Amino acid sequence: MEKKNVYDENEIEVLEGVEHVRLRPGMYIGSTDSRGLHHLVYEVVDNSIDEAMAGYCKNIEVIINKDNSVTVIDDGRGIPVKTHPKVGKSAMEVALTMLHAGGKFHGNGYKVSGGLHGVGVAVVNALSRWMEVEVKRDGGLFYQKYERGKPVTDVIRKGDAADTGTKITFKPDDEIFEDVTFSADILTKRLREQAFLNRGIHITLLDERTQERSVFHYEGGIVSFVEYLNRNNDVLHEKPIYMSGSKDDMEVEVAIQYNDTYIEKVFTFANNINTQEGGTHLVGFRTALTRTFNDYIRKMNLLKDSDPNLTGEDVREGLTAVISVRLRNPQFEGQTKTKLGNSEMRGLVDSIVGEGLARFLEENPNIARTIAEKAISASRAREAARKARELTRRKSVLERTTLPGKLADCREKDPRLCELFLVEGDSAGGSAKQGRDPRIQAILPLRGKILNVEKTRLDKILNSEEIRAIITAIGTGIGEEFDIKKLRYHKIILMADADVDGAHIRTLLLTFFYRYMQPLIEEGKVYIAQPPLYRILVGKKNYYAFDDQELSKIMQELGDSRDKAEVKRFKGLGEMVAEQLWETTMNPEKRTILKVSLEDAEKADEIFTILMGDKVEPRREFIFQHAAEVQNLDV
Ligand code: 0RA
Repeated sequence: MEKKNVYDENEIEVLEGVEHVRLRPGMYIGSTDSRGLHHLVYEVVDNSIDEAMAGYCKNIEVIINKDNSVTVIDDGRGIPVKTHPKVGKSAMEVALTMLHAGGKFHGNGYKVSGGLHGVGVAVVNALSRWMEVEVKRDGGLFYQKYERGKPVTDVIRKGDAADTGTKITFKPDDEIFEDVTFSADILTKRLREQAFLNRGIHITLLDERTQERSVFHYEGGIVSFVEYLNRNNDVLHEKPIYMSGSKDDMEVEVAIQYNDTYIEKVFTFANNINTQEGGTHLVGFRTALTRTFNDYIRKMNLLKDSDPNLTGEDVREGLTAVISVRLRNPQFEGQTKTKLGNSEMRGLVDSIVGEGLARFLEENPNIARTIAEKAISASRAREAARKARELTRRKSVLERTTLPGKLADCREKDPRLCELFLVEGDSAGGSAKQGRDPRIQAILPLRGKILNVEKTRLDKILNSEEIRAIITAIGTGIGEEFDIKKLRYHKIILMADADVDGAHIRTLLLTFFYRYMQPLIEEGKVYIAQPPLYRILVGKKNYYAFDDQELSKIMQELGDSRDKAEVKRFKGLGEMVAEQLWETTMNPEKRTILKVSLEDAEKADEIFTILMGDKVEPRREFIFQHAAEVQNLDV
């Protein structure tokens, strides 16, 4: 294409927009790491989901292509293509090149879900090496291609089309993104969630790199979502309780189901956006839940008049819930703009849950009694724990400030420079203490005792010497009182053997962090050390291999010296002397450490539930599926 050297006003506006997105991508998609990369897909898919919410689209297909471009196809009405009267260009070009242009086309009753930032496809286009869009609409098939957000073809009519829909393919720009490889796991989680939230819609994910295909389609909507969240748990009642209602422009759906654990899993959404910081819908839900159960318990005389009311915590023990609301002008507040602020929503959710739940308890006395008894037992346990604490006048763990005796702390006081190694076993702990850089590295040895954090109430968890030592060493406190500003080390590194016990400890610790210190993982402060599995001694020279693959690579490279090589397989960290541990695993200049993602921690949490839970079937299936890996580990 010939480069034009005269721009009209609109084109200047487009260029400024595109340049700004490319200059400050973080302002539009949050970050340019893996999270930002996947955000591009959400942004495109959200547009198709908007079409579905408006009632015009049933099927969405997402394809990860072999070249790591992504295609999103939907059977909605198609992006309008006619010339936009004000701009004198195809509406399609406007929607894909002008920032925030998309919204102007939304007609009446068209609800905007929007991604976290709701920035539109033009932003995705600007951050893509190239993008191709095909629209079937008005009897034709229309096409346009873009590079780094600018059109490189006109809108071309390629042929006829009887049906309608939109197909967008884009390749993220490697000048912008640190890593341009898509993860099918990350996309799966989001697409499944969207399929739950939009009952009836079909979403397909095809990974062309592996030929794996998944289909997400749930006629049960958020009821299926709750069943899915409880799939590895024993539940107190077969079917989730479903409540819904609407008022003015607001719609509310709530599904809840209790299981036999002590864990609360409540997920809230506003216009399909995960409101991680909660907000008015969550407050309304909690208020109604606590009030309704207290009313029920008093009415049925399940408590003595002199007994105190159940607290919110009591009635949320073992609760799994999904709250999904839709409203016209959602206000998002909070640190990460994921807290719903619209105050009208509080009362609406409160009255819908209050009435719905009261009716359910009335009509299902057996279930009502089972849940009520669980909440009462939570209340008694809480009371007993409080009395015990008062009796012994023991300071709560969270207030305690003296560091644990087993901790070998570092000298540096600036947390940003400090690392804490959580080391399995006393002997490995000893080597780590000797081998470390005491200026910036602290060591906390842990004895490998597994505590079932799922079937144990918080006060018992806090009775564990090991867990208390971890909490005080880290400094942040846990749960609601967690405060990242008090973090004493910006790298927390789990160092355990590459065997079954090590895997157990890792799973346990990750599950604990996931449940009680989640921001630590979200902020990327938790790491896993990678101790070597083999040492290869050739003459006086040492080589280390971290897995079998690396071992064979080293052996190959040794060539003729191979025969002289002495290979030793480490059975555990304890077998390494201090200097070896430093050289291979701890030295910040040479080591590799793996940053734990939220997905990793979520997986650990799931494995934990399966392995420690009472449900036999998922455990059998897990062990069967992972038998090979476990054998590999357990040598
Ligand atoms: C604006 C107006 C209309 C549809 C869309 C946008 C639309 C955008 C995307 C992006 C991906 N898939 C999409 N499907 C539709 C509808 C205008 C009308 O027909 O009245």
